[in-house]
Formats: sequence, structure tokens, C-alpha cells
Amino acid sequence: MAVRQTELRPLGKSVGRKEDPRFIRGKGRYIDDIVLPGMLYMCLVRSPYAHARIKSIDTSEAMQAPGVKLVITGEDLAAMNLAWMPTMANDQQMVLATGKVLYQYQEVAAVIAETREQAVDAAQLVYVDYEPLPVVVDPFKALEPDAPILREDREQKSNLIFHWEAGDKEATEELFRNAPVVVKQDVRFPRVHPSPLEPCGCIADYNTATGKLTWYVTSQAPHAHRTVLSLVSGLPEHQIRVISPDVGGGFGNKVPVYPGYVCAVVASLKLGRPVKWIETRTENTTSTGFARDYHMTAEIAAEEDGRVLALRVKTIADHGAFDAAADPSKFPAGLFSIVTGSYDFKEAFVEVDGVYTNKAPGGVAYRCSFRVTEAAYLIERVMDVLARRVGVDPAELRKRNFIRKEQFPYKSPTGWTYDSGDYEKTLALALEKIGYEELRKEQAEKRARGELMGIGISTFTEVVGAGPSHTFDIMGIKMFDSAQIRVHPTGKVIARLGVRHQGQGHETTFAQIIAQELGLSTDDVIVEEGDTDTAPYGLGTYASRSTPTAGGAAALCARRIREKAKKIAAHLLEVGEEDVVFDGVAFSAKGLASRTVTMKDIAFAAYTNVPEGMEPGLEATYYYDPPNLTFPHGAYIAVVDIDKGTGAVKVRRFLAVDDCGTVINPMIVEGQVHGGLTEGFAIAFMQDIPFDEDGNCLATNWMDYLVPTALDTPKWETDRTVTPSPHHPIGAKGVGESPNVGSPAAFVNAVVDALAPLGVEHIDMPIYPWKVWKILREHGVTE
Ligand code: PCD
Repeated sequence: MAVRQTELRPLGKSVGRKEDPRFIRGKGRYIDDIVLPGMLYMCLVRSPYAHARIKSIDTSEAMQAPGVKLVITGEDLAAMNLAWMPTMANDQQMVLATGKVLYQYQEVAAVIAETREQAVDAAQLVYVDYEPLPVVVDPFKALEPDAPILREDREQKSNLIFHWEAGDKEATEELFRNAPVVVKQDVRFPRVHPSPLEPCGCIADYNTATGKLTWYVTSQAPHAHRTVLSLVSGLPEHQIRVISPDVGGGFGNKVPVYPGYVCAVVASLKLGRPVKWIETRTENTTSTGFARDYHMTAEIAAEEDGRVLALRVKTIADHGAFDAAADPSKFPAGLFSIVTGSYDFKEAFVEVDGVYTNKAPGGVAYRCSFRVTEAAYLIERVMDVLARRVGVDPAELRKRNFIRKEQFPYKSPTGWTYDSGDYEKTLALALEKIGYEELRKEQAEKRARGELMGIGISTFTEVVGAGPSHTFDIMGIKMFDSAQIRVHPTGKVIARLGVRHQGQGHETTFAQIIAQELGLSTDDVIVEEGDTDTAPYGLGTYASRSTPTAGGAAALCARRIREKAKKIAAHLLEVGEEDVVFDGVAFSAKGLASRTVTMKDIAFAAYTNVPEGMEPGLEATYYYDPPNLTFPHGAYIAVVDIDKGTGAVKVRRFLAVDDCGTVINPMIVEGQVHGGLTEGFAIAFMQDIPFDEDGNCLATNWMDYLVPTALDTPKWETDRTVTPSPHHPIGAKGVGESPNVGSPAAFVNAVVDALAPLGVEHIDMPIYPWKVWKILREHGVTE
């Protein structure tokens, strides 16, 4: 049950969400709700081919169509030096195609007209003459010596984008040579899509009189977008104001800068009128930031009893036509090297090869700190393979291999320093709560009767909260975050942060942190994000980084205010500053509890009655550069039953025990977990974006790319343990991604466990009923 917003000391309470009244009543203000006077609409012309030379583009008929103001092609952009733009991963990407197209649905021309319908109609009248080229959709084939080289702009000798390694190769080989047990498994993480309810879109509004561009965009990282736009367009940064209004879901899809954004800006600059561009669902699914698409091979070297020694991983990463993953620049494969997970491996060696193919660009961190999901899925899957090989129960195998709580801060063989954790405790709670022993008994009885029941465990560790800035940057922009707090004379507060929520509830949780530190209630604090003209610089919301970074900034910023408040309190109480105590609600004179002043009294005094020589006012800004990332963990258990006739998997129970350190708002954390589990469930059972060999995308909208409904979704059970982060100002770790990161392995492990009596060791996601049915048929279980 949610508690009232007026309560004091709100940290750790399920305060009702401040944003809900407007979202629930349809009063949110999303990008397409904004209508400006004189606004034009843009529609993009896209390629039907996955790889083709552009022989010519004829825009004359489109230009004559009713309402059309402008048609832009790649050649027009080339004349402005804007045909290509940098991606956030040190690659470059075509804005509008020149010379050739590299994936189906690639942006080829932009048509701007008075109405949306006119723009859509006129786009049909742009005639492009294509000469098809050989298509490569399989990343393994793309690496073969005779494969066509896709990126002619890069002087590449092959389609390899990068080769990246972590860990100690020699030491790992050595342990493998002498290991009593070695298991090996190929594991695919399919290409999936973040699919926010609100697709991408923007309005570019250039004022020819002031020279100022106001860019409304559904963005997870408004400041970073402002800087990138300034660098790409040459417009001075202070003449660009980015406003990210309410965001209808982000999930990593709204981190990159897309070609449509640049075209809308160019159109507004040229026409001096606001230009709106909103994607359709198909445009979103086919051309913006896909995720995953990792082909991984893992080997574990272990003792006979299942104690692990070393891990070796080789991965082919399909990045599509441009490397547009928004990864920190030192990490071409993101934070994938967290792949040793919760286990005390002595050594590990990880390799990733990034590859170009004729698919839309991406590799974005869909509810994932830059490839952490792939890593967690892989290790949790192969730990089960090992358990089966050595004949040890998967829960017991995990316990034998956990990093123990005394080992924190723990240095992993691939170079991470885990801040804190108590894996045994979290798993023990999960096993007890789900009734593991009884479930195993039930399973044995069912197996004896030929029924298929499975139990799957995932005890993952995540790494979230990028910075710190000494290691993390995006395009050279260092990763920290910020908060600015202004206390008004009546004790009411406006706080602005450098991040930008998309439904996570920052208006409530960050108000809770600030209210807690200042002795106020969340009612007294308004949190505002997303306007670069008002908010301090920050890197945005993704990678579960807002709480670890901006959450830390909010606490420390409030403490900065409290320091000044204490001085004013001393003045009001007529005692020395050292004699003032704060109990979370009021300031009082030591030993004189009856003489108190509240933050409200102090706020008023800050503007009317400050001690002599003190600067009036009560506000502060804090840029927080965290000393380390935070490492949340969890123990998830899935219980499934498989229908022998149809191969359908029913998730009977799912328990998620999460540990994200200090919890700011338990209700919001539970909501985050429910949402992420629903996505993990969809990934495990129903989502993939396949291509045919001509590069035609076969899942272009929500009829083919399935999004779970309330009917499909299992009932989620949740619980938690609390192991605070030792370095975070309030001990909190991120949590938003954990359920998406941790759950796919639990589902798949459960299905494989159910099918284990048939000798099944692995099934690749998505686990469609027909895949299971085929296995059952091959084994004569079903007709
Ligand atoms: N929290 C609390 N406590 C703790 C932690 C946390 O309370 N300890 C809470 C906070 O404050 C917020 C939330 O919870 O409110 C979350 O957080 P985080 O974890 O920090 O995170 P962020 O940063 O804020 O966010 C991000 C995430 C991500 S990453 C994603 S995908 C997703 C999630 O978030 N997205 C989304 N979730 C969500 N939700 C919603 N509603 N929507 C969306 O969109 Mo990426 O990378 O971008 O891919």
C-alpha cells in the first residue's frame, strides 16, 4: 500500500507516485501532443532493399505534390557536410543514404509538408532507382574471406568492426589444460527490440530571429543530445535548447541520435518553421536501436565436484550496418566482461568480435548496462550445463561457487571491483520462499509419471551506474551526474537533475531522497528533468544509472544545503553551529530539544534574516562522480509445466528476490521488477527479429514481433535482501534493469530442466511452443 506524500522521513517508504495522477488521467504531455503554430510534418522515404546501389533519386514529382515545402536527399545533406553523422560508438552512420543503402528501411529522403498526410502521400512520389547488391545477414558469413565488404567508407578489408578481449588468456588456457571437467555450450541471444509504447520522434523549432533552436525530442539523454547536435550541426551549444517532455518508455531505444532527428533539424533551419517527425510502429521496429544479437560460445573448466576454475568465452556480435551501440568508448562490447557473474572463477578470458551485416544499426543497451544481459544469460545458462554434467543440483552448484560475502570488495578476473553482495543469503531466501525441496519432490513424482515439470534458477550479478568518469565516457563526454536544489522562502523546493526518467518514478523517488535529507515531505519537493536550459549537465537515464549517479548527487546536494541551513539555524537559535543537531525533521539546540527550527523557518530566514556577512538564498548544485559502479544481484526461480501435446510452456510460478542495496521506494522497485520480468518473459518465449536471405525484416510490427499482454504474463512473486553499496551516499544500487537481465536464464533453465530426462542440454530463445513440440516429437513423447 502506498503511503501519503505528506509523511516526513519518507526514505524507504512506498510513497504514492507523484506522476501517476497525470499519467493515469491521460494528462501526460508526450512529443506528439505538442503542436506549435506554423508547424510542418516530415515523412521519411525508406529503402525496400537491404543492400543496393542508388543510381538516381527523382524528387520532382514529390516537390509538386500538394502542401510539400521541401524534399531532402543525401546529396543535399552532403552539400552541407551532414550526409554522415558520428554514432555514439566511434563509428559513423549515414543520415540519408548517398551512393548505396545498407539495410532494409534505411532512410533515403525526407519530405516536409503542411500536414502529416501530405508528407506521407508525397513520400510515395519520390522515385529511387536501385541496383541490388549481394546481401549478408549472417554475421558468420560476413566474416568469410569472400564476403562482400559492406562499408566502403571505412577502407575495411573485412566486415570485422572490432576485436575486443578481457582477462588473462595464458592463465586461462593453463587452467583449461589441466581441468578434470570441461563443458562447452553455444548460446544465442536473439535480436530483440526495446519497443517502447511511444515510438521515437521530435519537433525541431528554429527561430530565424534569435538564432535559437528548440528541439523537443523524446530523449533519455537530453544534454548528451544537445552536445552531439551542436557538434554535428555547428550550431553553438547555448543556442540549442533540448526539451524532452514526458517519455512514453525508453528502454535504451531513446539513447541514440537517429537520422530522422537530423533531417527535422535541417528542415527547420532551412524553412524557419517548426518541423515534427514521429515514427510509425513499423519504422520504430525496423530501423531504430535493436538489441542483443550475440552468438556466444562459453566453456567452463571445473573440478569433478563442480567447483569452477576458469571461463572462456568467444562471441560474435552482429551490429548491423553501422556500429551505433551507445557504449562507453573504452568498451566496444559494453560491460560484457561481467560474464563471470556471481562466481569465484580463478581466471577468465573473453573475446568479442563486432561484425557488420545488412541489418539496421543498433546493439543498444535494452534494459541492460551495455551487454550485461547477454553476459548474465550466458553464465547462468552454462552454470546449469555444468551442474548437469557433474550431477550436482543447480542450487547446490551455485552455492559451491559463489563469491562469499567476506570477499567483497571482490576483484573479478576480468578487472571489475564488485562493491558488495551476499549471494548465499539471497539464494537461501529464494529457495525457502519458493519451497525448493518440496518442488524437487513434486518434480520427481511427476517425472515418474512422465509429466514435464521444470525448475530454473538464475543467481545473477549486474554492474550498473556508469561513471565513474575516469573510466566511463560517451563520445568523450565523461559520465557523472548532477542535481540542483533551490529552496524557496516558504520552504518549498524545486530540484533539477541531469537525468531524464521515462516512467521510472524519479519525480517521487528523488523527492524522497531530498525530503529525507532536508526534513521535508515529498509534497514539498518538485523534481524536474529533461530541459537543458534549466537542468544541470548530466548524461541521462539508462543503464540503471540514475539512482547510482543522480541519486547520489541529490543526496549530496541536499547535504550541501543542510550545511548552510545549520549555520542559519545556529543564528536563529542563538547558539554556536557546533551546538545545533538535526534529527531528520528539525534543527534544535543541543540539550534543549524544546528550542527547534524547521527547514521552513530556515528557508524564510535565508531570504530575510541571514547572519551578518552570509550570502542570502538557499540553493546548491552538485556534480557527483561516483567512485565505482554498483553491483546489484538477485536470485530468481521459475517453475514451469510443459504441455506434451502442444509444447506450450506454462510458467506456474516465478519468484524474484532482488538486492539493490538501500531501497528508496519499495513499491516503485516492485513495479520496476514486474515490468522487467514481463520483458524477460517475452524475450525468453516470444520475441525475435529474423531476416530472410535477401535481408527482408520478418518482424516489422507488433503483429509479428510479439509484446506480452496481461493475459500472457505470469503472476510475479517478489522479495528482497538489502546489502547496501558501501560507496553510494545512501547505500542504493540501481535496479531497473535487474529483472530483464536476470530472468531469461531462469525461464530457459526451467524449460531445459523439464526436458532434461530426454537428454536436452540447451534450447535457444525464443522458446516458441513449436520448438518444444519438435523436441517432444523427436523423442517420441508426442505424436
Ligand atoms: N529505485 C529505488 N531504490 C533503489 C533503486 C532504484 O527506489 N535502490 C527507484 C529509482 O529511484 C527509480 C527506479 O527505481 O525511480 C529505477 O531506478 P534505477 O535502477 O536507478 O534506474 P534508472 O536509471 O532510473 O532507470 C533506467 C532503467 C532502464 S536502463 C531501463 S531500460 C528501463 C527501467 O529503467 N526503462 C524504463 N525501467 C523503466 N521503467 C519505465 N516505466 N519505463 C522505462 O522506459 Mo536502459 O539502459 O535505457 O536500456
